[in-house]
Amino acid sequence: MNESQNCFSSADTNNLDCFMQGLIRRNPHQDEFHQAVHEVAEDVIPFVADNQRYQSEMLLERMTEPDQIVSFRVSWVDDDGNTHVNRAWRAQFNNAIGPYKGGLRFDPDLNESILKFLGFEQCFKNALTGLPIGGAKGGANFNPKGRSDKEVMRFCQALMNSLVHYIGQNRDIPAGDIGVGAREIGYLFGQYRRLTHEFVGALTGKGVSFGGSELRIEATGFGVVYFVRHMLDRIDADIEGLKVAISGSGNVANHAAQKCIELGAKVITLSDSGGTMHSSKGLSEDDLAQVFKIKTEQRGTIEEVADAIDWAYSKGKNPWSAECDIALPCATQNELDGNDAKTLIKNGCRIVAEGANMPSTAEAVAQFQDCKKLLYAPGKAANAGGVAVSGLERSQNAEHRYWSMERVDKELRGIMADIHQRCVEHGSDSDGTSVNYRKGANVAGFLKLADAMLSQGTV
Ligand code: NDP
Ligand code: 2IT
Repeated sequence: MNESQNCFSSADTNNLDCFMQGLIRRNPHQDEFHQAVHEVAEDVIPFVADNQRYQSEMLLERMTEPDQIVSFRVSWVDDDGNTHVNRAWRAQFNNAIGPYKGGLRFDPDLNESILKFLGFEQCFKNALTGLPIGGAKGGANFNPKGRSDKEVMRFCQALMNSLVHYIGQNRDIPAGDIGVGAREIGYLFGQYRRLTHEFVGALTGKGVSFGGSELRIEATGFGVVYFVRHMLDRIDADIEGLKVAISGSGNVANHAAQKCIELGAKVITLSDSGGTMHSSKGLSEDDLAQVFKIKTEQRGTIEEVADAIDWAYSKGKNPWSAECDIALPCATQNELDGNDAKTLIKNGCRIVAEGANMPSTAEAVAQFQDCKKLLYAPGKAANAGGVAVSGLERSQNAEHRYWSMERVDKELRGIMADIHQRCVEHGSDSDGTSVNYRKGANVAGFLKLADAMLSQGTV
């Protein structure tokens, strides 16, 4: 690695360029990682320039260099007796405020750039929750689509045979993400328990019958909507009757839709990697039950859901041309580009809150930030409810107790309110009239992490 250079010794406006050049030189060809870091550095570097305490000790350089990344081979046997080989990783980014924590993603396109962007963002998100959890991300370039339950089980067991050496209840606690839900966490946990001869909370997102938390499945999607309600309060609006465009139809999207419907909003789109279904009349509870049945239980497509509930379907299209008041991108990174952002703004969209991690491209974020009529909340704030309830699952495991749904929901609402407040505190303009949620989230996350790192000394 090239020697790093301290870009923070003065309030020079070239600090951002200097810092990014170093990062790109040290991490070539990792576009997603560069994008995630740039987004944070744009807010944090000016903050650091005004706050001398944070100018020494290479804090942002240290935060952008993962503590360690392990990668290992996963070989497994399919139902026909053929052997397959995949690559798996765990990127342990920073444990200054608590043990590493973050999801596992199964996606054939997974690579180190994506893992590093996710792991880096996770550190800030976890800091924002107020819980003692550090940041990590992992996964494998395994495609669960079309695989039988037994194949997925064998893959998860093979993965855990190696991952077991790097995780633990006080060391690193993985959970789900794209392609990893309750089924996969169950298989992973079963193998962890067999290998270690211990029943401890080394994974979250477990079934409620074996140490999982109520509401963990729903938490990310519900949390996004709780966050949106606080944003709406700032513009004296209520969610009831508003049109909501949602992308994705997985864990986050479907539970965001569920909470929107419960609160009287109209969910006018859902999508998947094949296309988008849309209807201005909005999703009913019965329609949503079909979504859960076809997409979650049967692992089908949104096209099949559209057929079943008689909605229009646009193959290969995303939801962002729908006229909506609120847009919730809940599928994957960079699914909403600059043109989509322009269309949303032109159509009068007032709130964009990210359920997915980094779903908006840098161009899209710039458009949102420039638009005075729209409030934009980044994923690290808006989707933190999932990892927050993972943190609560860890607490329940540690105290050998079960918390009721009502108790967990109350805690989740409180945590989302606190995250919103942290964004307001660190993102308000000088007269307090407008909030830059991205700046608020980045600065608040940075401060918590930076103070912990400064207190613990440089190693
Ligand atoms: P799921 O695997 O449950 O669902 C993912 C959804 O996104 C599916 O509908 C999938 O479509 C769609 N999708 C995936 N890739 C693409 C693509 N390239 N283009 C269009 N659609 C796509 O994952 P989650 O709901 O758990 O995760 C969604 C997002 O939320 C991710 O960014 C994740 O990192 C983030 N997140 C998840 C949390 C959690 O607790 N699960 C917590 C915080 C953030 P298809 O069905 O066709 O594959
Ligand atoms: O991106 C995320 O916050 C997650 N996938 C959830 C991580 C967790 O540990 O619950």
